[in-house]
Amino acid sequence: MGALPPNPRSISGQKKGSAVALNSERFVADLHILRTFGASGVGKGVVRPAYSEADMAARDWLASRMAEAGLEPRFDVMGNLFGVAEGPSLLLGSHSDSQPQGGWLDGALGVVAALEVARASVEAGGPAISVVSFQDEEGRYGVTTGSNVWTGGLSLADADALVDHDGVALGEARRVVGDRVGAPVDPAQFTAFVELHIEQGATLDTAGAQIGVVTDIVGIRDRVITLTGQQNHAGTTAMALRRDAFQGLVAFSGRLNERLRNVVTPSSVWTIGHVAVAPNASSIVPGQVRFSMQWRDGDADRLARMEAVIEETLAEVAAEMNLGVEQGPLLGLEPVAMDGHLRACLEAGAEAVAPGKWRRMPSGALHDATNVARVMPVAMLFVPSIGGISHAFEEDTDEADLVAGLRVLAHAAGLQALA
Ligand code: HGY
Ligand code: MN
Ligand code: MN
Repeated sequence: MGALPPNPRSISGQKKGSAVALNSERFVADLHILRTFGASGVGKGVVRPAYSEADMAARDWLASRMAEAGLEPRFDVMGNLFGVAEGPSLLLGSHSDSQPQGGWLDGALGVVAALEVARASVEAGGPAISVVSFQDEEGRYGVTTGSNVWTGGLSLADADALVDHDGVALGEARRVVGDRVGAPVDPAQFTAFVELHIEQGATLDTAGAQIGVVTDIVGIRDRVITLTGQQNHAGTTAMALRRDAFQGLVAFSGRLNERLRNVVTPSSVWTIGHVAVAPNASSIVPGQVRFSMQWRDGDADRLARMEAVIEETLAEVAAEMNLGVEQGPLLGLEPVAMDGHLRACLEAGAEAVAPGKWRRMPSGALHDATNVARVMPVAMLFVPSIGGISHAFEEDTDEADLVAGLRVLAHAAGLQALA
């Protein structure tokens, strides 16, 4: 468990006297309203991919809530939605798009908590707080695309050329933002960024802890790989004569799992999550397979070593099985450490709200904070995920833990939470 940091302060520097009554009922109610946009019908799950009808409807609703809170709602060209406060302000938020099968809290928690802290601060005449819901954090088009473009990590032209697994280009998909687009939002108006998020792992839940103060966020690499063999008859093509692309993937994956053991640690991960077999028919030897190859680690050098093993193994298997290999662009983000002062403020808030029930920890999930760290100091805090489940309809967190996260965020932002 973390020890109380020296001279805890608030991010805004606001004196602690600005007692603010966070409205936790309003906060929880808004979380449940947000999950109705793209409700999957399975538990509290949502299907709200970037630029979908549900995603844009959710953003329009969030924009209305921001306006009610006295913030200026503003969409940028990517569909990132900001609720901008007057003058220099602290930026709080996350993302409201979801995975193809998403949980109700992934991203949504950080956006609604930011909205509640901003509302409470306006009501109490507290520090200026702006809110953001980034677009396509979940990578329908790549890796945290919306905040990547906003912070200059990816050009709009390059982003527009990205295509999703159905071949739809981002440039086409983002046309739905339409005339919502306002004046660009300059990162320079914000003093710092703090993101509240569910842990999406089992560390806090297993330890019975309520709050995680993030130390650093892992790096990631992600690309689409295509293996091409020979489509053929499943009955008349002898096994020894086949150039079976799916068997190529099977061989690659098995050999990769063996080979990576030499360079990884227990916290390294690698995933083949999306596989398209063509022509995907029972009586046809697969002539082609397209698959996503994603790997993550907290160490940039180890990410590079993992990449070398992936390349070698792929080339070796393709040569042995006489398969063609085509690799899409390598997308990725480097590991990033959280800002020390912001972390100290979050640790002070955690000790005030959940004494003895918080810990420092790394993030194995990726977040918009990684990109925002390019343009301002950032920090993150976690609340537990029940059973460590996320990126699944079953994702959930106890309401008391959600409210505790809200209170820590408010406390760190300079508001003495009375929720
Ligand atoms: O994949 C991630 O880590 C994030 O939840 N998009
Ligand atoms: Mn997320
Ligand atoms: Mn996610």
